[in-house]
Amino acid sequence: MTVLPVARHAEVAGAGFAGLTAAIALARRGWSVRVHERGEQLREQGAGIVLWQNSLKILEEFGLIAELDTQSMTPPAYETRMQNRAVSVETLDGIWWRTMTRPFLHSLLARAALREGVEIVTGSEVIGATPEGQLRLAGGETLVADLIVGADGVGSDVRDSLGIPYERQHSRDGISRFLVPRRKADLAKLEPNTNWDHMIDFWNLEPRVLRVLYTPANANELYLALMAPASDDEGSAVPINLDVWTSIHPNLAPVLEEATKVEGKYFGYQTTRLDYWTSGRVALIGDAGHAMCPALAQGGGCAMMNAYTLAEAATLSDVADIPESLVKWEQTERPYTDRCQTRSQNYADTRGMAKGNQFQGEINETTLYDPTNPHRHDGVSSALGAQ
Ligand code: 5PR
Repeated sequence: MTVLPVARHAEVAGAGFAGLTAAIALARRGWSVRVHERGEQLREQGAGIVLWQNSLKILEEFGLIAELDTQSMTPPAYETRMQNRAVSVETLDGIWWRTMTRPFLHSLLARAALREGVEIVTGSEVIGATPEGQLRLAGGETLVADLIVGADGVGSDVRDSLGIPYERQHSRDGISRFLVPRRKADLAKLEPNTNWDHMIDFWNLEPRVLRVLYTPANANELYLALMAPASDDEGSAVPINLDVWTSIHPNLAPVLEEATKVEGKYFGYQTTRLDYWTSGRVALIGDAGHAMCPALAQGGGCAMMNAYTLAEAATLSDVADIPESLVKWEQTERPYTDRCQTRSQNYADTRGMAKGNQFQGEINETTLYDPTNPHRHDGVSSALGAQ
């Protein structure tokens, strides 16, 4: 791994998965890094997440797998059911994947960033950036850097201050996400023959579209994603309407009941595509650059991939040529994310995950990508050709 002989400075907007991954990757390559988090506290409010090989390789390179393994799991199988009848049961052999809570992943990355010498400033609101490498804060301060990372989420002020045009595509469905206790014994009373350690995608399309994605996140916590069309006021309500959900999924009553007790929010599925990801010394990553539908569970994974490869590209470039190196980075890396966005949007639009295991063939392009392999583009004349 190339490490800089003389430190360069990066300012990062946003301490989510994208911003923290970029910060760690840059710091490990010799950069001085400051991360700005708008919130008063460094924390993640989301529920659960699935990580695949593409992001796990990064955590491995950061030396974080032993700790990750203590509070994450690989469910023994991934099931899809329609109206509670098996469509597919897959062990996903040969694919590295882990489930966990978002607060845990966030804390793992935040602690790693601090260990690598990253400065994290909370209560620091970024309002914009300039292509020349200035980061503007709400307090009036302007900071200068060799590289600016806009990782400030789907509503990115860094992106909007640069006037980067984008398109946003909405789907008819959306989800609410919850972290609840596992309640395995109570679930087993209702369905003794189900392995409640499996990740299970419980689809129901008739008489009503109400899907429960059941994802054990560790020994004690369960991640529930409840999907309903935005047009279904009852199905998309949070707190959830227990009667409506248990009328379709009575076998999940114990954990649905738990979901009524915790906070959650309904998000409509959407995809955001920017005309370009970089402007001078600024690069947009994560939801700021490429928010996507969660069907393939790659929002966080693509955020981390692009954060990692951005740090590599900016380090391998001469400091004067960083803007040009960012353009090349986008040309090389973006096609993988573009295709993942398109596939995930397509699954969201068609409800195609209901057909059973989709983690095979070209769909696994992102899953199996290894951003830590410096030779990953060898023999590929252009990333666009890698379709
Ligand atoms: N897969 C995962 C997930 O969290 C969601 C979906 C699929 C792991 C919801 O966020 O399709 O909505 C989905």
